[in-house]
Amino acid sequence: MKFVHAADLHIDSPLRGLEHYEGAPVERVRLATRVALANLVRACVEEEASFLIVSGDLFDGDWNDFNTALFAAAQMRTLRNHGVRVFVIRGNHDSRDEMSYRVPWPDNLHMLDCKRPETIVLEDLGVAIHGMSFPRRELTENLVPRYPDPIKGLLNVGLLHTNATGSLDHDSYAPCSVGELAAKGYDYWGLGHIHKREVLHEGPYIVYPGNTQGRHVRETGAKGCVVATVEGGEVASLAFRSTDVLRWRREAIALAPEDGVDELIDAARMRLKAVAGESDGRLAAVRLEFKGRCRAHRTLGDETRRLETVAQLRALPGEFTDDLWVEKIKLETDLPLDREQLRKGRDVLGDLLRSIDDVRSDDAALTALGEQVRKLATRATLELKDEGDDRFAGPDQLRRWLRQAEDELLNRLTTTEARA
Ligand SMILES: [Mn+2]
Repeated sequence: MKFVHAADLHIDSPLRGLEHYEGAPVERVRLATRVALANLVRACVEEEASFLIVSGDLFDGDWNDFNTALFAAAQMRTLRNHGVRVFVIRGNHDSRDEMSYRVPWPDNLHMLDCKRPETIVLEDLGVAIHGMSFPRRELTENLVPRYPDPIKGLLNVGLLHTNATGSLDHDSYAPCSVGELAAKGYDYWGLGHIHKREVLHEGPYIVYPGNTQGRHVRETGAKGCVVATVEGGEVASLAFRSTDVLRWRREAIALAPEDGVDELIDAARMRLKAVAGESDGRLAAVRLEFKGRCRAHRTLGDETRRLETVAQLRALPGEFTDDLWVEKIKLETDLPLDREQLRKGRDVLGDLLRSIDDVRSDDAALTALGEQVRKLATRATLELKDEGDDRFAGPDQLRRWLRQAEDELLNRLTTTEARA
């Protein structure tokens, strides 16, 4: 017997600001969470799973469009037609209070109670399912002590939406510890909430399957569900199956001192080709991060050349695939110089760098500089496009400007030949 465990589908979660991205495959990205659900359903059918558990955040929140619910219900009907039962708990995103509409679920789907932990016994399979839905978003109490004791002679499966690892990337809802979950006496804890796949414990298994589809560049790598195989009344093995249709990647490209813009483009082309080769028909959304001291940094100091280079980089995938989108380009290169060495120099450049340093590290000097800049800005009625008024010419911004000024000076006062 097999069952499938998924969580955090966040169906139809809006991908905010996508329209601002140049050339973003908006439709494909928008539909990705739905296609991931369809892939999850296919996985259940192909694995001949007896049931599917969904450990919260099936929906991203109340939908703008009732089609979100209809789509999900239709997918669950497909499972019904294949004899797959579905057990779902609500998470913080789709807690009872967050959702105003009722979904026309088919009768193979059971949404677990949000008042107290509920147990469902599947006599035919020898399985007891325990779980509790979130009644509201802000659930900060530990639910584990309220969960019932395991039922002897059955395979006990617990569903819980929780931050069980104290992850700082996720809100600390229904917090608990791995130790107390393990001590509960269940055979399998199907967790949700943390979007990164992780088996926290074996014997008993305590598992985060991760979300079914990465939604932004911080959710990189393969996303999917966990298939558990039960033999002789216990979970014998786990397998991962991907369900994602779009995979996020961050690719760091290190450049060498002699690398110019041509070499930068060539390196990006090679890397993107490699990524495309590994993508397996999925859409790859790639963030390119260029690093290193390189000749190209001088050229890219020029606004026009930088924009031109970014446009060239964005166009690269079109040479060989339709399935790769350059999500963002980060040019974090530096001049091919040893700043520290130059800073120590007994020459004009060394003096300049040291005086910039003095201002940068002196709060009083920064404040004085800020006042000067503000006066200048008022007098010149400059367009202040960067930040709000209160942060304008504040210490952080001044430090950034000083860095830019230093860059500019270095660029003008050194040549490639003079690099240290
Ligand atoms: Mn959640």
